Amino acid sequence: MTITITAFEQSPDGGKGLARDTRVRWALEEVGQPYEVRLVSFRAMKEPAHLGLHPFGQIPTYEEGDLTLFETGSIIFHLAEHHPGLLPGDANARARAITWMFASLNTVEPPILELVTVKIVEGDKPWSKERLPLVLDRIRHRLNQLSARLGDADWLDGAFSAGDLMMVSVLLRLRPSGILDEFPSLAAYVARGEARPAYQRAFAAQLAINAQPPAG
Ligand SMILES: N[C@@H](CCC(=O)N[C@@H](CS)C(=O)NCC(=O)O)C(=O)O
Repeated sequence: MTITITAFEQSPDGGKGLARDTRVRWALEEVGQPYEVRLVSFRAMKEPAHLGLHPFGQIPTYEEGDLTLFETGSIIFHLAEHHPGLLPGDANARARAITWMFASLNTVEPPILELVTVKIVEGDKPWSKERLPLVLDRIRHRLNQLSARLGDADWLDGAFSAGDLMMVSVLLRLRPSGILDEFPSLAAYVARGEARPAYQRAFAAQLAINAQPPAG
Protein backbone atom coordinates (compact mmCIF):
# COMPACT_ATOMS: atom_id res chain seq x y z
CA MET A 1 0.00 0.00 0.00
CA THR A 2 1.41 3.39 -0.94
CA ILE A 3 2.42 5.63 1.93
CA THR A 4 2.01 9.36 1.35
CA ILE A 5 3.21 12.05 3.71
CA THR A 6 2.82 15.80 3.47
CA ALA A 7 5.60 18.34 3.74
CA PHE A 8 6.06 22.08 3.27
CA GLU A 9 6.13 23.20 -0.33
CA GLN A 10 8.99 25.38 0.86
CA SER A 11 10.30 24.86 4.38
CA PRO A 12 11.05 28.07 6.30
CA ASP A 13 14.45 26.58 7.26
CA GLY A 14 15.53 26.40 3.61
CA GLY A 15 16.42 22.70 3.86
CA LYS A 16 18.17 22.38 7.25
CA GLY A 17 15.91 19.40 7.91
CA LEU A 18 14.20 20.98 10.90
CA ALA A 19 10.66 20.70 9.55
CA ARG A 20 8.97 17.68 11.07
CA ASP A 21 8.51 15.75 7.86
CA THR A 22 12.24 14.95 8.17
CA ARG A 23 11.74 12.77 11.26
CA VAL A 24 8.95 10.86 9.52
CA ARG A 25 11.09 10.43 6.39
CA TRP A 26 13.90 9.19 8.66
CA ALA A 27 11.64 6.60 10.31
CA LEU A 28 10.39 5.45 6.90
CA GLU A 29 13.98 5.07 5.73
CA GLU A 30 14.97 3.16 8.88
CA VAL A 31 12.20 0.62 8.32
CA GLY A 32 12.76 0.49 4.55
CA GLN A 33 9.31 1.66 3.47
CA PRO A 34 9.02 3.62 0.21
CA TYR A 35 6.86 6.72 0.39
CA GLU A 36 5.51 9.56 -1.64
CA VAL A 37 5.39 13.19 -0.60
CA ARG A 38 2.63 15.66 -1.29
CA LEU A 39 3.86 19.21 -0.90
CA VAL A 40 1.49 21.77 0.58
CA SER A 41 1.67 25.54 0.70
CA PHE A 42 1.00 27.46 3.94
CA ARG A 43 -2.34 28.53 2.46
CA ALA A 44 -3.36 25.01 1.45
CA MET A 45 -2.51 23.75 4.96
CA LYS A 46 -5.34 25.87 6.37
CA GLU A 47 -7.91 24.90 3.74
CA PRO A 48 -10.62 22.24 4.22
CA ALA A 49 -8.92 19.50 2.18
CA HIS A 50 -5.82 19.52 4.39
CA LEU A 51 -7.77 20.21 7.59
CA GLY A 52 -9.63 16.98 6.87
CA LEU A 53 -6.29 15.21 7.30
CA HIS A 54 -4.83 17.40 10.03
CA PRO A 55 -7.24 19.24 12.33
CA PHE A 56 -4.57 21.81 13.25
CA GLY A 57 -3.57 22.61 9.67
CA GLN A 58 0.02 21.43 9.99
CA ILE A 59 2.47 19.04 8.38
CA PRO A 60 3.35 16.23 8.34
CA THR A 61 0.40 13.92 7.76
CA TYR A 62 0.56 10.23 6.91
CA GLU A 63 -1.78 8.33 4.60
CA GLU A 64 -1.68 4.60 4.04
CA GLY A 65 -4.77 3.03 2.48
CA ASP A 66 -7.74 4.16 4.54
CA LEU A 67 -5.58 5.21 7.50
CA THR A 68 -4.74 8.88 8.00
CA LEU A 69 -2.52 10.01 10.86
CA PHE A 70 -1.12 13.30 12.10
CA GLU A 71 1.37 14.04 14.93
CA THR A 72 4.88 12.78 14.36
CA GLY A 73 4.84 10.79 17.61
CA SER A 74 1.84 8.82 16.45
CA ILE A 75 3.15 8.37 12.90
CA ILE A 76 6.55 7.10 14.03
CA PHE A 77 5.00 4.86 16.68
CA HIS A 78 2.73 3.38 13.99
CA LEU A 79 5.72 2.70 11.73
CA ALA A 80 7.74 1.23 14.60
CA GLU A 81 4.86 -1.06 15.58
CA HIS A 82 4.31 -2.39 12.08
CA HIS A 83 7.87 -2.78 10.81
CA PRO A 84 10.99 -4.17 12.45
CA GLY A 85 13.92 -1.89 13.17
CA LEU A 86 12.72 0.85 15.50
CA LEU A 87 11.52 -0.94 18.63
CA PRO A 88 13.18 -3.82 20.52
CA GLY A 89 11.47 -7.19 20.74
CA ASP A 90 11.79 -7.50 24.52
CA ALA A 91 8.59 -6.12 26.08
CA ASN A 92 10.29 -4.04 28.79
CA ALA A 93 12.93 -2.63 26.45
CA ARG A 94 10.14 -1.76 24.02
CA ALA A 95 8.20 0.06 26.73
CA ARG A 96 11.33 2.02 27.68
CA ALA A 97 11.98 2.99 24.05
CA ILE A 98 8.40 4.26 23.82
CA THR A 99 8.96 6.16 27.05
CA TRP A 100 11.90 7.97 25.39
CA MET A 101 9.64 8.89 22.48
CA PHE A 102 7.21 10.50 24.90
CA ALA A 103 10.03 12.12 26.87
CA SER A 104 11.47 13.71 23.76
CA LEU A 105 8.11 15.16 22.72
CA ASN A 106 6.64 16.04 26.11
CA THR A 107 9.64 16.95 28.24
CA VAL A 108 12.55 17.96 25.98
CA GLU A 109 10.87 19.51 22.95
CA PRO A 110 8.63 22.07 24.78
CA PRO A 111 11.45 24.29 26.16
CA ILE A 112 13.24 24.01 22.81
CA LEU A 113 10.15 25.25 21.00
CA GLU A 114 9.97 28.17 23.42
CA LEU A 115 13.27 29.35 22.01
CA VAL A 116 11.73 29.69 18.56
CA THR A 117 8.77 31.49 20.10
CA VAL A 118 10.84 33.99 22.07
CA LYS A 119 13.33 34.65 19.27
CA ILE A 120 11.06 34.71 16.24
CA VAL A 121 7.36 34.90 17.12
CA GLU A 122 7.82 37.29 20.06
CA GLY A 123 11.14 38.78 18.98
CA ASP A 124 9.66 42.26 18.56
CA LYS A 125 8.01 42.37 22.00
CA PRO A 126 9.61 44.65 24.59
CA TRP A 127 9.96 41.81 27.13
CA SER A 128 11.46 39.24 24.78
CA LYS A 129 15.07 40.19 25.65
CA GLU A 130 14.35 39.63 29.33
CA ARG A 131 12.59 36.33 28.66
CA LEU A 132 15.33 34.85 26.48
CA PRO A 133 17.77 33.99 29.34
CA LEU A 134 14.96 32.25 31.25
CA VAL A 135 14.14 30.10 28.25
CA LEU A 136 17.82 29.30 27.69
CA ASP A 137 18.16 28.27 31.35
CA ARG A 138 15.23 25.87 31.03
CA ILE A 139 16.77 24.30 27.94
CA ARG A 140 20.19 23.94 29.60
CA HIS A 141 18.56 22.35 32.64
CA ARG A 142 16.92 19.68 30.47
CA LEU A 143 20.09 19.10 28.46
CA ASN A 144 22.10 18.67 31.64
CA GLN A 145 19.66 16.02 32.84
CA LEU A 146 19.60 14.28 29.48
CA SER A 147 23.35 14.26 29.12
CA ALA A 148 23.70 12.85 32.66
CA ARG A 149 21.39 9.99 31.71
CA LEU A 150 23.07 9.32 28.35
CA GLY A 151 26.51 9.21 29.97
CA ASP A 152 29.00 7.46 27.69
CA ALA A 153 26.38 5.37 25.91
CA ASP A 154 25.77 5.60 22.19
CA TRP A 155 21.98 5.55 22.53
CA LEU A 156 19.52 6.19 25.32
CA ASP A 157 18.65 2.57 26.14
CA GLY A 158 20.68 -0.11 24.41
CA ALA A 159 20.33 -0.27 20.64
CA PHE A 160 19.14 2.64 18.50
CA SER A 161 15.34 2.94 18.70
CA ALA A 162 12.43 5.18 17.80
CA GLY A 163 13.17 6.90 21.13
CA ASP A 164 16.58 7.96 19.82
CA LEU A 165 15.17 8.92 16.43
CA MET A 166 12.74 11.27 18.10
CA MET A 167 15.22 12.63 20.65
CA VAL A 168 17.86 13.36 18.01
CA SER A 169 15.21 15.02 15.83
CA VAL A 170 14.13 17.23 18.72
CA LEU A 171 17.71 18.15 19.70
CA LEU A 172 18.58 18.99 16.11
CA ARG A 173 16.27 21.99 16.38
CA LEU A 174 18.87 23.51 18.74
CA ARG A 175 21.67 23.36 16.21
CA PRO A 176 21.21 26.92 14.88
CA SER A 177 21.39 28.31 18.45
CA GLY A 178 24.80 26.76 19.22
CA ILE A 179 23.58 25.52 22.65
CA LEU A 180 24.10 21.90 21.67
CA ASP A 181 27.85 22.53 21.47
CA GLU A 182 27.85 23.28 25.21
CA PHE A 183 27.00 19.59 25.74
CA PRO A 184 29.64 17.60 23.86
CA SER A 185 28.12 14.19 24.64
CA LEU A 186 24.73 15.31 23.31
CA ALA A 187 26.35 16.92 20.26
CA ALA A 188 28.08 13.58 19.59
CA TYR A 189 24.79 11.73 20.15
CA VAL A 190 23.06 13.94 17.57
CA ALA A 191 25.98 13.47 15.17
CA ARG A 192 25.62 9.68 15.53
CA GLY A 193 21.97 9.99 14.58
CA GLU A 194 22.78 12.21 11.61
CA ALA A 195 25.45 9.76 10.44
CA ARG A 196 22.94 6.94 10.04
CA PRO A 197 22.41 6.16 6.35
CA ALA A 198 18.62 6.34 6.83
CA TYR A 199 18.93 9.88 8.21
CA GLN A 200 21.22 10.87 5.36
CA ARG A 201 18.65 9.68 2.80
CA ALA A 202 15.83 11.47 4.61
CA PHE A 203 17.83 14.69 4.86
CA ALA A 204 18.81 14.58 1.20
CA ALA A 205 15.21 14.00 0.13
CA GLN A 206 13.92 17.07 1.99
CA LEU A 207 16.90 19.14 0.86
CA ALA A 208 16.16 18.32 -2.77
CA ILE A 209 12.82 20.09 -2.34
CA ASN A 210 13.75 22.90 -0.01
CA ALA A 211 17.05 24.05 -1.45
CA GLN A 212 15.30 25.37 -4.54
CA PRO A 213 12.64 28.08 -4.85
CA PRO A 214 9.05 26.82 -5.34
CA ALA A 215 7.95 26.28 -8.93
CA GLY A 216 5.78 28.99 -10.55
N1 LIG B 1 3.13 18.21 17.37
C1 LIG B 1 3.10 18.23 15.93
C2 LIG B 1 3.67 19.57 15.46
C3 LIG B 1 3.48 19.76 13.97
C4 LIG B 1 4.03 21.11 13.54
O1 LIG B 1 4.22 22.04 14.36
N2 LIG B 1 4.31 21.23 12.24
C5 LIG B 1 4.86 22.47 11.72
C6 LIG B 1 5.97 22.16 10.73
S1 LIG B 1 7.37 21.45 11.51
C7 LIG B 1 3.79 23.22 10.95
O2 LIG B 1 3.04 22.63 10.21
N3 LIG B 1 3.77 24.55 11.12
C8 LIG B 1 2.89 25.40 10.39
C9 LIG B 1 1.72 25.84 11.22
O3 LIG B 1 1.58 25.43 12.38
O4 LIG B 1 0.93 26.63 10.68
C10 LIG B 1 3.88 17.04 15.35
O5 LIG B 1 4.80 16.56 16.03
O6 LIG B 1 3.54 16.55 14.26
